[in-house]
Amino acid sequence: MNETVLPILYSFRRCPYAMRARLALYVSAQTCIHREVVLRDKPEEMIKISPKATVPVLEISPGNILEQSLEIMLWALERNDPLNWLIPEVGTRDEMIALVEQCESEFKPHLDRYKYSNRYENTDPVTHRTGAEKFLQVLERRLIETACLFGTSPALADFAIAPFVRQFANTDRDWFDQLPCPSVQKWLSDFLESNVFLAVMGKYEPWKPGDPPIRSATAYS
Ligand SMILES: N[C@@H](CCC(=O)N[C@@H](CS)C(=O)NCC(=O)O)C(=O)O
Repeated sequence: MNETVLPILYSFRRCPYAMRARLALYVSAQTCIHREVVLRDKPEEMIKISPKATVPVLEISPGNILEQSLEIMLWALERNDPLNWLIPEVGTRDEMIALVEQCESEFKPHLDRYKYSNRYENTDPVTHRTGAEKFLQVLERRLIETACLFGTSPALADFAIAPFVRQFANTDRDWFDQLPCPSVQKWLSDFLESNVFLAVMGKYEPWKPGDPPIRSATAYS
């Protein structure tokens, strides 16, 4: 496909939101032009189309912009969902989205205050680590029943949530590894070893105007 008609993805390798967008774009075989962003020096081209200036941003075509990672996942998977990420074995798509929203509203604020406690006033990282653990217990209860959050195969919820649990685990790996949640630990390690995760973690130089377009990897490229 001609580069000029491919969607453009503004992404940052280690951002869990960008990661989940890349995972869905990859599995749906949606090739994009990849533009790696440095968060402290975001390109004007991205801010112009998305003034809220967070990654990921997907420019599907001029004026047709998706600025939320979950929207990007749904857009890609509604077009092509070869592994049935939107049709879980157990439960429904709406239940998966509700769990993803719970991750964002309950787990993520604690994760930020645990990992980046120096950015917040009067914040005790251990209090927030304990707060975040409650959501891990929610995941553990599900994962004791089945290997993945909504059945035996990973689906939307697994790929939308695992990048955040990865970030939490990496903040203090030794502490995470001794937590009494073996099913979450196994689920995370399966995710980290999966081909789809490894495929979207390629390293790119930061994009600048005039650079030759770089096509993202896709499951069938
Ligand atoms: N609700 C947004 C959140 C995206 C977000 O907050 N991304 C972070 C990076 S992980 C970001 O771009 N922050 C802006 C900054 O650090 O300047 C989404 O789901 O895409």
